[in-house]
Amino acid sequence: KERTTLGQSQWYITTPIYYPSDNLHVGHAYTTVAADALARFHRLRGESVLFVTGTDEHGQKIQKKADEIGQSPLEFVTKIVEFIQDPLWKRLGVSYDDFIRTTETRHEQVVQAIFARLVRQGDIYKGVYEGWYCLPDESYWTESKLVDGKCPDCGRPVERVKQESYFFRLSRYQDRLRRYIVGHPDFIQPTSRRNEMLNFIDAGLEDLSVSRTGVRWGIPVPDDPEHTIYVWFDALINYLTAAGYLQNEAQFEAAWPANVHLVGKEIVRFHSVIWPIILMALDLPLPERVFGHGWLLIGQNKMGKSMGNAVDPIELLDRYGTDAVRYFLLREVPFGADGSYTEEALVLRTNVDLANDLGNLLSRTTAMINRFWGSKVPPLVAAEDDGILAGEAASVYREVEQAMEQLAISDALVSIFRLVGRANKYIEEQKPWDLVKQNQTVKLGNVLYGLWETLRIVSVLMTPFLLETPEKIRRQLGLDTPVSRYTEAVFGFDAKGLEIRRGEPLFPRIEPVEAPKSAEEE
Ligand code: ME8
Repeated sequence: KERTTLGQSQWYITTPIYYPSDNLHVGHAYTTVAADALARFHRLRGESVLFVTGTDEHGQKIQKKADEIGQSPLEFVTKIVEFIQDPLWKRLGVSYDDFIRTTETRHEQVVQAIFARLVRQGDIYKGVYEGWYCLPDESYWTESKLVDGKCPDCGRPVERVKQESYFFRLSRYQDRLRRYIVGHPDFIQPTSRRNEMLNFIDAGLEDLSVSRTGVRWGIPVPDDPEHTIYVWFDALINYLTAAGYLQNEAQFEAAWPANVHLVGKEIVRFHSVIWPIILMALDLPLPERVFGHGWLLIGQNKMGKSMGNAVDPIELLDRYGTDAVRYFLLREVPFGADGSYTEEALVLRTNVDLANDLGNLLSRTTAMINRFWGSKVPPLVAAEDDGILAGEAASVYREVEQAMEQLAISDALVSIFRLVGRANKYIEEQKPWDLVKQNQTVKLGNVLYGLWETLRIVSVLMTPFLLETPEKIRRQLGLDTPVSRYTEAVFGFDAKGLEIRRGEPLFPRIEPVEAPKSAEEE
C-alpha cells in the first residue's frame, strides 16, 4: 500500500461506501475492482494516489436488520465489515489506502461539526416532514414523485413518515448548482446521466429532510439528540472525512477535491445534487467528476441483495482465481453501460483471451526462443527491424493512457489484447521456423526479440488490471524485477544476458460450465 505523501497533490478516487446489511455481491466487486484498476494505473504513472472505500453503517435499514436477529447494530455490521476487508477485498486485490467506516469517531465528529455549522449558517432549519420514505434506498419522496404509489427509483413500496425534522435548504442552491453543471461538462459522466440530473434539477429542488426521530441507529444531531442525522447526509460526508477534513489540514490540502467519485447509476442523484450542495454550503470546491457506471444484470434484472439473484464473489474466486475474475469484471462490459452477468461468459472470456490469446503467445514465444536461440533472448538489430510490433506497441501505449483518462477501462483492455493479437498474427506472417531453415539469423533474432519484447510490454500494461499474471509472464521471460513504472512499456528494452524460463501454462483452459447439449452428446 502506498503511503500518503504530504505536500504533494494526490489523485483521489472513491467508491460508494456500501451498506453492510448483507454480504456484498459481484455488483459491489465490480465498482471496487474498477476503482482499484484506476488507482493502480495512476500509481504506475508515478502519481501519489488516495484510494478510499468503506462502509455506510447507520440508518433504519441496518437497525431493522439487526433488530430482527437480536444483535446490536454495531455487532451485526462489524462481522460483515471484517469479512469485506478480509477475505473479500483482500482476495480481489483491492489496494485501498483507507477504509472508512461511518461508525468511526473521526467520521462522527466531522458530520456533527458540519451539521452544526450549517444550522448556524441557516442552511439547515427545523420543521415538520410529511411524505414518503423508501427504506431499501433510504430515500425521501414527495407524493407527486411516486410512481403508482411506489418508489420511482426501485419500484418498491414506500412508507408514510410524518415527524419533526431538520431540513437542508437545497432550494437555496438550485440555480448555482445548475450553472455549475452546465459550466462543467465533465462533472457528471456519462453525458446521459448529466442530462437526467439537469432534468431532475429543473423540476425543482425541495428542501431535504436531514434528520429522523425514531431511528436510533445514527449520528445524533448536535444539541438535539432526539434526532439522528439522515443516513445519506452522514454517508456522503465520508469523502471529506477520509480526505482529512477538519482533522488533518495538510492531508486535506493534498487530497481535496476528489478526482473521481465512482458510483452505480442509481446513486448519481445523491452525488450530483445533495453532495455538491453540501460542498457549496461549506465553501469547498466540488469533485472533478462523478462517474455513474451501469448495472450488472441477471437476465433483465439488476443483480441485488433484495432481488435474491446476488452472486457471491468468493465462490467465483475459489473457482477461477483472482485474475480471471478481475479480468472478466473489467473487460466484459463497456464501462458506463449495463451488461449481463453470466458464469458462461466469464469462462469464455478466460479461455479465449487469457488462455488462448495471451497464454499461447507466451508459450509459443518461449518455445521458439528455447528451440531456435538456445533460450537466450536475442538482441535487437534495430536498423533491420520491420518496426511492426514496435509501432503497434507505441499506439497501444497511448490508447491505454487515453482510455484510462476517460475511465473507459474495458477499452484499455481491448487495446492491450489487440497488441497480443497482433503478435500472434506476426508469428504466422514471419514463420520463424522457415527463417531458421533459410539461415536468416538477423531477421529471426529480430522477430523473436519483438515477440519477447511485446510480452514484456504487455506485462507492464496489464499491471493495473491483473495481479499475478504480469509476474508470471515476467518470470518466464527471464525478468526478475517487478513492474514499477508505466514508462517501462516502451519498445527497445536491453535484454542482454537474459534467459527465458519455460513454465506452466498461464491460464489452464476451463471446462465450460452448463453446456447441457455437449453433455448429452457425450
Ligand atoms: O447505495 N451492478 O450502498 P449499496 C453494478 N450505502 N454495480 C452494483 C450493482 C450491480 N448490480 N449492485 C450494487 C449504497 N452495485 C450507499 C452508498 S455512498 C456515499 C453511499 C454497486 O450497498 C454500485 O456501485 O446499496 C452501487 O452504486 C453500489 O454498489 C450500491 O451499494
